[in-house]
Amino acid sequence: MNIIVAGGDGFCGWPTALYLSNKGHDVSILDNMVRRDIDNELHSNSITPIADLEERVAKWKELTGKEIRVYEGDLTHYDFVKQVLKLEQPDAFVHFAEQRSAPYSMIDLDHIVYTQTNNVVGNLNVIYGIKEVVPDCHLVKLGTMGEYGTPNIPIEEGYLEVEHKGRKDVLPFPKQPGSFYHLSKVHDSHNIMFACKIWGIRATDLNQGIVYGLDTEETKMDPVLANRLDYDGVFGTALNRFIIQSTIGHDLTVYGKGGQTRGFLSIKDTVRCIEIAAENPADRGEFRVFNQFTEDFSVQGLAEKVQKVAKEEGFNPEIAHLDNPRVELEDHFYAAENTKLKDLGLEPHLLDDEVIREILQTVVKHKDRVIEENVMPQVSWK
Ligand code: NAD
Ligand code: USQ
Repeated sequence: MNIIVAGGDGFCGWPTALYLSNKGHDVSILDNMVRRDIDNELHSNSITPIADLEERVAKWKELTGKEIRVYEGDLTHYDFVKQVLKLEQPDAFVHFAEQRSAPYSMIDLDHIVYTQTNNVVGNLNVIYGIKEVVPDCHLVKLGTMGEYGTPNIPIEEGYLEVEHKGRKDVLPFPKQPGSFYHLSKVHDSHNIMFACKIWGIRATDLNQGIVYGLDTEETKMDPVLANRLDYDGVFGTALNRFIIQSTIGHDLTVYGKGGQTRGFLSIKDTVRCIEIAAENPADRGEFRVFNQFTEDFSVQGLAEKVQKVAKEEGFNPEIAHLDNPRVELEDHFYAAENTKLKDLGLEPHLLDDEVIREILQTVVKHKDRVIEENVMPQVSWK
């Protein structure tokens, strides 16, 4: 298949582009490199050194003979999107290319507006481009489990059967997101659902949980192919942050009580889920929703798992309970459905001590790159 990976220079997109290319798909990457600019804005960095995208794809070609074409440009520019779609005529458009940090979206009004404009306008351009140029192309869109929030009922995959005043219907599952970033994904989902209905495009919304790890078989082939790994209080995410903190003598930063429970998955499963979605396209006019996570954990539970492995590796991290910078429930019911991707063949890589140890042993090699003042959370929801 011809597959465009938008956001293919990022944490999920780069290993996905390599994985799909390795599987024999004809892959191109579209990215505007804004994530690298944001590192400069925040005076932050990936703990792993990352090569330029040009060097990355050149190394991939040298090692495998496979070419990944690169289109550097911005999804919020419609002419650019249209031109790439015309040139590539993709069978699938994998859309990772959004501002994905909840704290970044809560910094101030400029960052709220940037996040929602970048994400919502970019996504509108993609769906309009598909309608105009490649109406049969399957949109594989990265959503987030955080669109649902933490309701006091089990979370279904996209839709809920409701009985109300003697009548029944199947309706979109209620959305109660917890940041302006998560809200941008809700807006995207509504826009895509409407586009499927009116224009008959085909789309899969992958409500992904929090991704941990960094390596796949492909990224490990050469240091130039290394994936980025974020640890700072803005872009770093729960499990990855705890593992990195444990190697630099920092307390593990559990926010509040730590009962916040979320769906998680390995980066090794992210790439496979995208392959599964792409190879099993939604029907024309269908807006399909899969919950893309493999296990759920509380942040306190994760901190305890990391603490145990870190001690075995000769580190001695304490678990701190910081004042929670976010507005969220710290103790709540959580049960989310995740059968659709498994029914299509996903065999999850589950989290155990050895998985934590492998990530820890990778990051410890680069721990001198950590900028310590970036580790504590600095963005408040209030
Ligand atoms: P990332 O920031 O590492 O990568 C996103 C990439 O998109 C970057 O390379 C960036 O330069 C590019 N980009 C952003 N806006 C763009 C635009 N307007 N035009 C072109 N390129 C643009 O993020 P990630 O962690 O790889 O996340 C990828 C996607 O997966 C996001 O949509 C995110 O919401 C979703 N997701 C991520 C996680 C996670 O734990 N990382 C979990 C659930 C969902
Ligand atoms: N948390 C801590 N300590 C930390 C970091 C986070 O206790 O050091 C807590 C947060 O308060 C929150 C939970 O851990 O309750 C998750 O936070 P996170 O920063 O790991 O993840 P989140 O902000 O939800 O965002 C990440 C990605 C985002 C993706 C989302 C999936 O950055 O792109 O959409 O995970 S989900 O959480 O399912 O919505």
